[in-house]
Amino acid sequence: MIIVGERLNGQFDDVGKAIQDRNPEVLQKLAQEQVDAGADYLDVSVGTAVASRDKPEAMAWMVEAIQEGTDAPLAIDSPVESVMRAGLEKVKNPPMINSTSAEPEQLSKYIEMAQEHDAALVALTTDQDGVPNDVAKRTELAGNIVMAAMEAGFPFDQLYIDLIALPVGAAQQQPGIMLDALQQLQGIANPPPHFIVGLSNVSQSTVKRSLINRTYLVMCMANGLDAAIADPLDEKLMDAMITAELLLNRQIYSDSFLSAYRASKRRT
Ligand code: THG
Repeated sequence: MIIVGERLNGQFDDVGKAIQDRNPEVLQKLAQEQVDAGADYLDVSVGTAVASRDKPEAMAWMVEAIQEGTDAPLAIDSPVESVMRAGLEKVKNPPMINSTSAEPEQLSKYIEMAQEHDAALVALTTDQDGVPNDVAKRTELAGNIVMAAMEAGFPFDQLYIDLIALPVGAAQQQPGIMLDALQQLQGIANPPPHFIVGLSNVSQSTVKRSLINRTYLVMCMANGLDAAIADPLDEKLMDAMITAELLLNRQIYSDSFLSAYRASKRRT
């Protein structure tokens, strides 16, 4: 599994405050903790911590502050092009661009941007009508994304399709609908693109968030998910993820499979 650590996001109170106060240590500590817990990328989002016009500058500051403490690759998370570009300008290592919609104009522009920056690209199955609520529209938009990547010569191993996880408490049929779409899209291309979700979306405004997150993660993995934006500091979530890798025969069994997996992820 490719884990994109979600914690460097201004929608968390501690991070929002650190952005406003321009306090780099808070970000550096969260970056290091997530890397130590096995994050492959660190998601970086200004969230709603500052006014829109100040977001490009805040993103640039976050990227610089985080990179003073770690060289882990970053996932620049913004729907706004100026904020995305401000982050990309500062990255030292090949990043992840998170994200583009499946609208043709934005999609082709962002594929080009990813090629320029040697970046991975997350593409959401959304269009001008927002998030589709059925399987068919999601798979249609995923098809458009794959086609656009193919036409641009963008490698599928750098492409992450996000079928959009929605809160179970708001629309209870949605998590299952996303799973059906995920299952139907297996085999869409060879080699296949990655499939990613923003896992914590599924438990927004519920209690027992960690339980809901880890249960859904395992269900998604069984249907072909191979990447998640998630909280690597949630130890039970990571244990469930590692165990699912084992049961899906993606890791070799040993009695110490949890610690062996964690050791294999340690950055030198
Ligand atoms: N797809 C892609 N990128 C994404 C998402 C996605 N980036 C953002 C988000 N979704 C994934 N990251 C988070 C981060 C935090 C929360 C959910 C998803 C979260 N925050 C708390 C809440 O809203 O209740 C607030 C913070 C707190 O607990 O203090 O749940 O889907 N490509």
